[in-house]
Amino acid sequence: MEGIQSFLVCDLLLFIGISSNHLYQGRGLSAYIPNLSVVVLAYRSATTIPSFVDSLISCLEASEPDWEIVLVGNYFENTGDQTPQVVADLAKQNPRIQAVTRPKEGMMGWDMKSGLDAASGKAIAVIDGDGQMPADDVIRVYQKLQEGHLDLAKTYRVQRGDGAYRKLISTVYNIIFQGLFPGLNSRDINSKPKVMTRSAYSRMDLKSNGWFIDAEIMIQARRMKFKLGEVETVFNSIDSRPSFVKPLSVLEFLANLVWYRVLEFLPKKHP
Ligand SMILES: Nc1nc2c(ncn2[C@@H]2O[C@H](COP(=O)(O)OP(=O)(O)O)[C@@H](O)[C@H]2O)c(=O)[nH]1
Ligand SMILES: [Mg+2]
Repeated sequence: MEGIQSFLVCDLLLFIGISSNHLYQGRGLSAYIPNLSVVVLAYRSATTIPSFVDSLISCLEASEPDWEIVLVGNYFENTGDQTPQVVADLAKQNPRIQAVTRPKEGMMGWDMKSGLDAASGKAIAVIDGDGQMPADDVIRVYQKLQEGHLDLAKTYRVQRGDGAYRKLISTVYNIIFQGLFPGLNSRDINSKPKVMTRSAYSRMDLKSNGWFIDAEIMIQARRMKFKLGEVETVFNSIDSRPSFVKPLSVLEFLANLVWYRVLEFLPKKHP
């Protein structure tokens, strides 16, 4: 009898157009596709990530209740980094959260790609989980994406709390970027959160394993003539640790810019 009842309920739901997928919020039960996946880069953030996730969830619940969070807690072995356990615990407590905890095979770009690959949402956001970017930016940028029917939306930083040196190198970097890749309607290439549609993401083929991945996203967006939009933000300082970006990273950025400029001249050998 119970079998017949549930059969009838399922039929009724299908009849009125509610997919049975929507009955399940937990991952693994179905191929449920949330409206928004938020990929949070949580490298070495064991002590701070729980409170960041709390504030992110509050923002999401207020504006896009159909969310999932992908916490990227990849780690270098034998470093004593507690992040993988912390993010795995958060995921255990909430079926809408998943944790990616793999031994690292690359740096920030590799982490970002591992999170983006795990995300299943119709739109995908990526943000640093170290608290320098307000969690609320995810929603502001997501709304910009939706209102403008854009392919990709992001923030640009009008104020930076991470010091004059970082502000200077960022300004010079963006000027060089604009010179090499003109016509892109973007003021601050490295700023996050970045939010893109699933269709935009599936057209990209990201290769970078390091800091350059933000630029790579924008170079591919330019090549594919994505519809872009930006909203202002404030970038906070960080007190718990020094920035992971080292002076040598500047050279890495410049070398990559030149290399990717050359690649842009090669016909169709890359996406
Ligand atoms: N340096 C570094 N950062 C990583 C790595 N993997 C992921 N990240 C993330 O990169 C983000 C930005 O790093 P951060 O040092 O805060 O850069 P800044 O905010 O530009 O000063 C952080 O949220 C990290 O989670 C990695 O292997 N190395
Ligand atoms: Mg940071």
